[in-house]
Amino acid sequence: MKIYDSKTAPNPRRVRIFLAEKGVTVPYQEVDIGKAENRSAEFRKKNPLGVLPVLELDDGTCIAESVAICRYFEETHPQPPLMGVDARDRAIVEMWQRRMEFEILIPITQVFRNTHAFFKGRIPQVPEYGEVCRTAAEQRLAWLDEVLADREFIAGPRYTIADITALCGIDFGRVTGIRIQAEQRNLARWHAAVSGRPSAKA
Ligand SMILES: N[C@@H](CCC(=O)N[C@@H](CS)C(=O)NCC(=O)O)C(=O)O
Repeated sequence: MKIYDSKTAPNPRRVRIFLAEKGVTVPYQEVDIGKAENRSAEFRKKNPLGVLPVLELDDGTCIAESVAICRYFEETHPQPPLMGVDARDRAIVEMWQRRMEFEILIPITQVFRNTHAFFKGRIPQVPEYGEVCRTAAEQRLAWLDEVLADREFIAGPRYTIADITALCGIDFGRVTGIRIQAEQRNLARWHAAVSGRPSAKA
């Protein structure tokens, strides 16, 4: 088993943090996005979409999509639970995980993809769309600050995959100048706590 990884990209980081929280060690193979190794015909046999991360099992099965990879390890290594503990909790965690992905991580990565020089010439960029995504992401951070007023973690009292997705999205925002604002004290408190966990260095 191995994971095709990129040390600088936010989605692969989600999986690394998830595995660090589980205490699971899987060999990583770095794929150089800068050299477009992820778009090679060879890599597309593993993931036709040409994106990272990808988990390759010993039988050759390739599983892409960060949450699908996390689901595999949640099932094979249930402790500590990071995707909910019963039917109600699993639904709540999934609700927050999806919100963090669709409302925070994706807009922030779209700012990067549409405005940053890294992707110039690699993909069709629409800078105006990037700026729309920047405004949306900033509004969502203000909302998340309110959400965190009455709870320790995003989905409630326990650290979950929703925290991992939000952390990876928010940290990646720094590349394009999206930051937690001084007045967003709940968000800053949460960010300090989740960044202080050893897994955040994974
Ligand atoms: N929905 C996918 C997104 C994967 C994705 O977009 N990965 C990015 C890195 S964060 C990538 O490989 N980008 C390389 C490229 O677009 O060339 C997931 O959850 O894993």
